[in-house]
Amino acid sequence: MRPFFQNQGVKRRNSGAIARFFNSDIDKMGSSKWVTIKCAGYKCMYRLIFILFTVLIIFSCSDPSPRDKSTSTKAQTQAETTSYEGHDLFIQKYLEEIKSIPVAEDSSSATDMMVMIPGNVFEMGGDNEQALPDEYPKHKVKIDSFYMDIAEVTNKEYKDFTQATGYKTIAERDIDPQELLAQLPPGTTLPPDFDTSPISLVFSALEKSIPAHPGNWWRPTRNANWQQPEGDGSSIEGKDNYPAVHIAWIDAMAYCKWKGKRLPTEAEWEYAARGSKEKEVYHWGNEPISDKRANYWQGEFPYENTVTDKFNKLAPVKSFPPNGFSLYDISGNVWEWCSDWYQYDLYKTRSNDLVENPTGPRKSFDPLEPSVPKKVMRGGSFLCNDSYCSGYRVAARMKSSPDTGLEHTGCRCARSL
Ligand SMILES: [Ca+2]
Ligand SMILES: [Ca+2]
Repeated sequence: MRPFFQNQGVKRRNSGAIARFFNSDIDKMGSSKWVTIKCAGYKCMYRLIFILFTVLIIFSCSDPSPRDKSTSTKAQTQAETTSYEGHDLFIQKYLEEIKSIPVAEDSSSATDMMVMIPGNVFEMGGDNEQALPDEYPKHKVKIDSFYMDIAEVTNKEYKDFTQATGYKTIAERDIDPQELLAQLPPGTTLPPDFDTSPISLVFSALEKSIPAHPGNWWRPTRNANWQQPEGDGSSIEGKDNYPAVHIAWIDAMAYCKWKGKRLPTEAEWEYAARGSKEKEVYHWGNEPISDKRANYWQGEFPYENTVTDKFNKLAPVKSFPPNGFSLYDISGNVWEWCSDWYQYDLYKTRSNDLVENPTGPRKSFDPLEPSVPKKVMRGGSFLCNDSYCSGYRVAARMKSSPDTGLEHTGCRCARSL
């Protein structure tokens, strides 16, 4: 089972996200069902959003028939023919907004807190039986030298950015009904009492009597964002050196732009994560993960976190040993965005020839959720566990829509020489 949720999945909080709930709902049940729901009254629009959240995550958790070559060919064709017109519109809008963000004066050439990753050829892709179909085949990639942040972007760093620019993350913004409608089938209407206030997803461990399902452990939470990671009443006071979370790809792009940096490509990220270990499962080698290696989930997910690594959720950055390139938390703590679009069978489209500095596919396609374009995320989070995503493996791939950030999603930046 593709452990999207197992990887703590993706949640959708903004208008684009909610549009996808609607679309997923329509995909599964047909538009007539949607109309039925719509006509059922909107006394509890919030509840409807939650239901749609659940439907979406179910899709995300389905196993895409591993190693099915016909699926691969089909996906490739669909990647070229799938239209994301509605999504493209709002993504373009956000990219235009990012263009207007100035580069901080003191960041234009700074490489403080970065490390130079020496260019080389490496083998990209899965290394053990935990690897999923989208990690195959392993193939040779050439990467030019570049710089990488040694740590995940922290609350202090994100605070500096927002104070300097006034930027508001997607999770902090009201839902724009027009943006939402632009991504829904023509003729769709919203209820008059549609709640547009900001919302994001927060993880909550479950009682043993509750089914282990992402719709149960992810709680839609009003006003959850990087400054209030668990919603109203929570804060980041005293947590300057913790990673910023509820960061959408768009928010990550905006931050890196201000720093005079950029997001790493997926190939750069994997090469950097391996830390010179080309065929090993983890950056430390092939020994299983342990509570001394990274911030992840110990115990039975999602019921009991035994916290032998001392961190129930987030850990301050650099709490665990770095990899061979001196990069901290490249495994675990928070997922990290890459610049590439996600395409399920991308590696299968690469020949045996050397691939040089790949920047990802032209278009996204995820057969688990074909209506949603997605960007790549890497490295796993504090929720990862071998029974689910094992996202802390250096080859493990994850994906999410560009406007999605949740409690375990952050970033680190790269920079060209
Ligand atoms: Ca932990
Ligand atoms: Ca990480």
